[in-house]
Amino acid sequence: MRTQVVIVGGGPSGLLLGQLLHLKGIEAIVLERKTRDYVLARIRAGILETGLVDLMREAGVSERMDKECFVHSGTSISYENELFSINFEKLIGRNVIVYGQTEVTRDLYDARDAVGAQTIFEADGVSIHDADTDAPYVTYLKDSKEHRIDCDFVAGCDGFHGVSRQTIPDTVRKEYEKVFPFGWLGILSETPPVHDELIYANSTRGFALCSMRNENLSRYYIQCDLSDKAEDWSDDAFWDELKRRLPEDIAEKLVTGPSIEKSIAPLRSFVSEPMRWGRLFLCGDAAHIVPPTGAKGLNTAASDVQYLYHALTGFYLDKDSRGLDTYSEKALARVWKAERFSWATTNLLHRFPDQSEFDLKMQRAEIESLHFNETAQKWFAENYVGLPY
Ligand code: FAS
Ligand code: PHB
Repeated sequence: MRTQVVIVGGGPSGLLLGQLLHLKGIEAIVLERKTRDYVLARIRAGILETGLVDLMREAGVSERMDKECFVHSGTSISYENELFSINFEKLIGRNVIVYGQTEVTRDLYDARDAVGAQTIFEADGVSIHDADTDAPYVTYLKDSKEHRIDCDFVAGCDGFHGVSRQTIPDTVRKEYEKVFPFGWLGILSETPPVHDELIYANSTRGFALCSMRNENLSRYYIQCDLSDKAEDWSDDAFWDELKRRLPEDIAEKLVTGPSIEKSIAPLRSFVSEPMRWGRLFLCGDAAHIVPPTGAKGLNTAASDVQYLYHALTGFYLDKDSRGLDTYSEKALARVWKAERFSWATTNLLHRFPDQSEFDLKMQRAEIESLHFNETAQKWFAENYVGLPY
């Protein structure tokens, strides 16, 4: 088999790249390790920056998103019984939308089916060969047979645990990592959201987040110990703990109900440089991870996709390789800014086991400056809605 671009990974990065390339007449085959249902069962991000919204529109997959999403002009932050809102629209004239990553992925799969683009599910043992030559190829196992796809380029969109990053030799790759000493226990419940905006809560008992998917589907998180297991937490225990971390008037309004999904995500900051090796280009979680506090994971994957999409169309349509040659440097410049915002908001809102009384005073002073200082709010707003591509 031969194609122009092999995309390893059928998550949002791979699917969005595949759809954008298709619209430019560039052929790509997506190799996905799991089944489509498995991919769609993962509950992940919920906030889309305008950059990603624009890309979804350019990819022609925004109809359902435009109909069903919530547009949020700001977000709320609480500390003990204080609650304040950061109004993005008033401060910088921009907003974000609330639309689950699951729905983004579903829309992209539907679009891929509609154009008959090839996605190979349950592609096992994917291996990338000769990426540092002009004739790379990819092999994989399917129905206990080995298959080979020759191509011009490979897009590694296979997430943190994928094979693409490991294909870049250790002598070339430099990795940066910070593992946080806690996780997020998240639940999905068919209950109305507790507030009209998201609430990021800093409390003496730890961080909490009140998010949503639609008017009767809410997403809540509480900071938990790394030793916790989702099955250790009954729904009642979760709701009681969440209430203790919210302002009283919010906790009183909280509508509880059975969880329809419950999982724990570890929190880490991670970047692997470079994001290109020969004809292999890394996109999204394959190259970088952020703690979800700043809602930057999916959105930084989107800026990688946009850069690589433009680089590949430049190569194929204009015989111009400059986009490919500058991809890694350009993508990493924005990645590190997203890493910083995610690291800063995680430090601002979580409780750390080794925090001293002085550290807690600094954290409180930082939150109060965000509460009362317009310049601090503008910095938060610009980063949260998304820095320019
Ligand atoms: P993904 O990991 O989504 O997709 C990679 C795909 O590649 C998967 O479908 C996988 O099955 C496939 N794959 C892996 N190895 C393969 C192989 N060897 N061969 C073929 N296919 C392979 N971000 C936010 O902004 N907000 C959040 O709240 C948030 N919550 C998260 C919770 C969890 C538990 C996790 C893990 C991440 C979360 N993220 C969040 C970040 C997340 O949304 C990612 O940024 C986003 O999924 C990135 O998309 P991809 O780069 O496509 O990677
Ligand atoms: C979510 O809705 O899942 C969500 C929203 C904002 C975040 C993290 C997760 O910062």
